[in-house]
Amino acid sequence: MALLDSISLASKFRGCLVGCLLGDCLGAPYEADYVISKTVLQKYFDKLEGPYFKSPVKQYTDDAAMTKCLAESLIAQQKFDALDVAKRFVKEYFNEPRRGYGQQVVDIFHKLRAQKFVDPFGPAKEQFDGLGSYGNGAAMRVAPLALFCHSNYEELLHLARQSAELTHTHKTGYDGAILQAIAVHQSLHLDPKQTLDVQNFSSRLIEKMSQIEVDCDDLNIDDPYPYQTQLKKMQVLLDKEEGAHHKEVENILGNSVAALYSVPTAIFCFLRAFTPIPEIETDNPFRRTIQYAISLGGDTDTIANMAGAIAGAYYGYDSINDNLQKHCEAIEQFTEYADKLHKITVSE
Ligand code: F2R
Ligand code: MG
Ligand code: MG
Repeated sequence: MALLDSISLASKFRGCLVGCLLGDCLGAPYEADYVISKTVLQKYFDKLEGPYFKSPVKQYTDDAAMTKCLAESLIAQQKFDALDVAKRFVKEYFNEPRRGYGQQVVDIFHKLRAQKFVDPFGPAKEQFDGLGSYGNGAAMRVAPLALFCHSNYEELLHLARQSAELTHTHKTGYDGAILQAIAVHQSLHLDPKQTLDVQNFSSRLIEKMSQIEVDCDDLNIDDPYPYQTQLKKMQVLLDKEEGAHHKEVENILGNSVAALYSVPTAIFCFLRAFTPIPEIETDNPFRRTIQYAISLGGDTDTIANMAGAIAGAYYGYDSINDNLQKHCEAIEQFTEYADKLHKITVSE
């Protein structure tokens, strides 16, 4: 990777994983709320950022729990090892099942344990009568892989798909994970001291997804290039001089648990938050990204987690308010994962 003048890669690694955790922890209380008062959200963030507010830490959910498994596995194995990752998912789930996991993904954990991991990819293929899951569960945990493969884009594409297929075998499920990985990867390689070219960032994503979304005809999907379509719609929303209305974002990009209707939304949040947004009072574009992602409602923990990973990888660790971090369970662990992943991948 070309050296960035203004910010270290180590800071970007930390920013990415801390961004991921923070989005999950701060977004979780609002998950499945569809009307969120902007004023209440502004006060929520102001209070958490303030130096005198001591509340119990915010618990992370399945998003960070599965991200943790992937990060720990990459650190322990120093490679992507599907069997090891599957075992960690199962152990983590049975240790702490009340982390708000997706309704169906839990079946996979039971089946993997029952079959003693003989085929780690087998149970996922049986989900939804063989269609596979199109949920955003593979995308929400992919960030550590984007860090691990920061200098090998082709390997990232390959491993993002493999890591997704442990739980998500529907094309839009694993392509969502690939898109999220590409977005983090792009952010890692950009200098935040230079003005972000929002349209260029999204055009590059569309170009890269055109290499991924090929030969979809046999899947009987109405639109064979669904992510490219969503990203093009995202560009139209980003181009609006007056800024897109919340309802338009929800109706066009979505805020659901489906990867197709949440990964492009998370990318939109990062890009939209580069400039001020009405009713979000902060000069900090990282905070603006997370606060905006939550304000859209729906799958708030996951959209904020994915947007946080992309924004953190772009702006770096120093952009993330210390007090906000202190409110997140396992913050020390996540910074440690980032440092270890950085150490492993730069000394290769
Ligand atoms: N599960 C949740 N939130 C529910 C509320 C939690 C509550 N706050 C609590 O604490 O209890 N959040 C988490 O789930 C999402 C990620 O889900 P994942 O890992 O993709 O799971 P799954 O089960 O595979 O898919 C999720 C749902 O998507 C629908 N779906 C997926 N594929 C489908 C298909 N082929 N056909 C029909 N439906 C499909 C189903 O409704 C699945 O249940 C994240 O938001 C995470 O935070
Ligand atoms: Mg969750
Ligand atoms: Mg969620």
